[in-house]
Amino acid sequence: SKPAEAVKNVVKTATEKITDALTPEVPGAPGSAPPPVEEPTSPHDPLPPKPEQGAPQTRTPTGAETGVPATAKGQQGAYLTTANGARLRDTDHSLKAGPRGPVLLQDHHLREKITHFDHERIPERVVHARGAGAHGVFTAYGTAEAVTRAGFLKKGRETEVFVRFSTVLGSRGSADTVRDTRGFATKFYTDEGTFDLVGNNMPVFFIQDAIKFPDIIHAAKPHPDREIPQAQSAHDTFWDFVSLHTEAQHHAMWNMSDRGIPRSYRTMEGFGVHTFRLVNEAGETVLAKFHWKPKLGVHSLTWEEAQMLGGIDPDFHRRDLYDAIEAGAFPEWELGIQVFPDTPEETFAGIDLLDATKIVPEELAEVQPIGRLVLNRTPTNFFAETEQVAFHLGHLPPGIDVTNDPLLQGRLFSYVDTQLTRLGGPNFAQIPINRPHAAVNDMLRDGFHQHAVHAGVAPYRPNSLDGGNPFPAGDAEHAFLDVPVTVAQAPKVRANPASFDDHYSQVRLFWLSMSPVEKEHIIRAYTFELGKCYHQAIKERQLQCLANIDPVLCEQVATGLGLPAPQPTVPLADVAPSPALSQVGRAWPADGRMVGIVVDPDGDLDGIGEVRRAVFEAGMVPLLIAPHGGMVDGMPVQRTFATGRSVELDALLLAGAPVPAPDALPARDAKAGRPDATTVDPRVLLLVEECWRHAKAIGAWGAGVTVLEQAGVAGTPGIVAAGSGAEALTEVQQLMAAHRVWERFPASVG
Ligand code: HDD
Repeated sequence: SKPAEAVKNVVKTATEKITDALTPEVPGAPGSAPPPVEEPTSPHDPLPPKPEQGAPQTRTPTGAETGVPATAKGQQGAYLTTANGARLRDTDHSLKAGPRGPVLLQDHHLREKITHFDHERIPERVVHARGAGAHGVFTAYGTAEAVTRAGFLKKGRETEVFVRFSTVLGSRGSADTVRDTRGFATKFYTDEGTFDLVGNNMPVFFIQDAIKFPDIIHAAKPHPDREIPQAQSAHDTFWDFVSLHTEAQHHAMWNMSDRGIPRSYRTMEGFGVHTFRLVNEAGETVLAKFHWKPKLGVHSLTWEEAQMLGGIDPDFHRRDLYDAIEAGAFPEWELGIQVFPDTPEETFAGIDLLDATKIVPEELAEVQPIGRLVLNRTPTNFFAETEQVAFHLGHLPPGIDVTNDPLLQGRLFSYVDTQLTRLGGPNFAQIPINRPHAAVNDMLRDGFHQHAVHAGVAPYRPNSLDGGNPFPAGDAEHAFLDVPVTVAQAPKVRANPASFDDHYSQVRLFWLSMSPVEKEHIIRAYTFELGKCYHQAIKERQLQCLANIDPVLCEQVATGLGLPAPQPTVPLADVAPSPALSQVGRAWPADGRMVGIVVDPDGDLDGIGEVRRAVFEAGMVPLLIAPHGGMVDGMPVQRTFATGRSVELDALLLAGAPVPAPDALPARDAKAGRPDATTVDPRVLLLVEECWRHAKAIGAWGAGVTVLEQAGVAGTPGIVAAGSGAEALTEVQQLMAAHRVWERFPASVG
């Protein structure tokens, strides 16, 4: 069903449902199921599927609708069976020669069960192994009709999609919040064939030519001897590569910026990175770059939050995406394009459009919205869908074609090739999640895991035995068009165009576009990452690169490393900043933000219910935080002082000043001989301290105001001491529009 309808049909608001999901089971608490009393023993059908679980399992390998419910491929009936459907009496004991005897080789159930288990794992992706996926719908505005013949971009057209977000460097089980690029891969199941837009949350790439991809990945992955560090770029081989291949400097700075540690997948921009060629009905072409703009704005974690989350909740981004969708707070993006004339030079405003280390600033070429993506359904099964989904740059519908970008050209080879190992053969397009929604009539046959039962005898063309089928299509039948661009008569060379040699001007452009606080974060990130390198020569070489980007940046990082700052070896580029690159200085919607409310069950509880309701009404998620679980004043507690940590909150409200339980008082106060040992539970003070450090808005009323004083934050920016809960919330909400209380961060660079 359509997202809008789905939202309307839920009785609770999305954020109420998120709060329910975050509430541990408490008898009588809203949203929590009663705990099962005993193990159910009477046979009944498997649990029903989650609501709205339909495609893609309902497609055949040739794309036709089967009408078969999604569950048909999973468990059926009440009884345990073998893989072949024979009902079983026992699955807990091997077949033995007597209760104490050896296991018999004839135990086919034992062998089937263990053999299948032994082969449950497939190779993880060589990059982007860690990810999370979701289904959704893309609705076209029709604004791209003039430049592309792609049917799914025609006005009002709705197309089912599957999106997989990912980190690049870590293994499947690595933490979500590491400093890294994020993948943003979208499969549009269009009725003219699948379109895969395989992008990242950064618009540039480390290298200009795909032939260097194995090199950068070998350098960035863990060291081959000890296989550490996991999911990190803060190590010698990465910075060795980046400082030697200076084309990587631009992407490296994006990674060192706040973009490298997104707050949520829901608050990331996405970029197709390459320039594509669009062709319209008349055969006219333009060049274009794809952009995803998140409705919730572009937000990042602070570095300390990211590090803490790595331990406290390594699945933070995966959980966030899942909870939001399950609750009906559907993440949304607008797809936009920057359009450039298709000239023989393939440049725009002097920028080489074939160079994937360059952006075209939005101020020079506006991002024009062409459609809206809503993610509204979580996968039923992670392995079947998120793990087995296979993206490929060559999955293009008519109306979208490639350019000669040498990075794109190599990718066109790599993505099919990698699936042969990962998914075990050439028929991966028949795996349910990969099945096109367009009818398939190819001449590919046989191979491992062939699921289609092909009829006919003549999978070749021309033929007279299958009635000539399949027939080639033309424009009238919406055939894919390889745009007949002229290929230059040129000598075969292993070389780049001269414009690819400019490795610094756009890094400087990015740096100059940052606000002071963002610059400070970048300096700290470089200082941390290079500080983790062992070899001084690598640090010095990277400092040289920084000197060529900006002397202030270089000096600051050099100071942090305790090394001299070198002089630039190239003239500093004279570039205009692009304000669109900064995440600071704009107002963002508060939808789906997490607001912690600290309550003291023994204190004044007046008004807490109203504040909680007002948080819901503002589209945000309230989390009640109390010394113990269960219910407080008829409201369920989502987090206790033991389980709650500041990192999952966007703002904090203090409705009370809970005193420490006698056994919770740290011995340190006594040891330190502090006469004025705190009267507020130290875990609440830690919460306030962390929220303050991470520049989150904090509001308090009543006894809560004393917490601000004891934490030593009263009267500082972004701290609200109010007369009532409603007042505190209103002011906190205003502060949240800026995402963080930026002035709390030190910013040494102007
Ligand atoms: Fe790649 C996966 C994005 C360059 C080779 N890539 C992969 C994924 C994303 C990207 C989002 C994960 C897809 C998923 O969720 O399954 N890759 C990019 C972007 C690039 C890029 C935005 C530059 C603009 N990639 C790139 C190059 C090569 C590859 C130059 C090889 C020459 N990428 C792969 C791969 C992967 C992959 C090895 C691993 C798993 C897979 O493809 O299916 O083929």
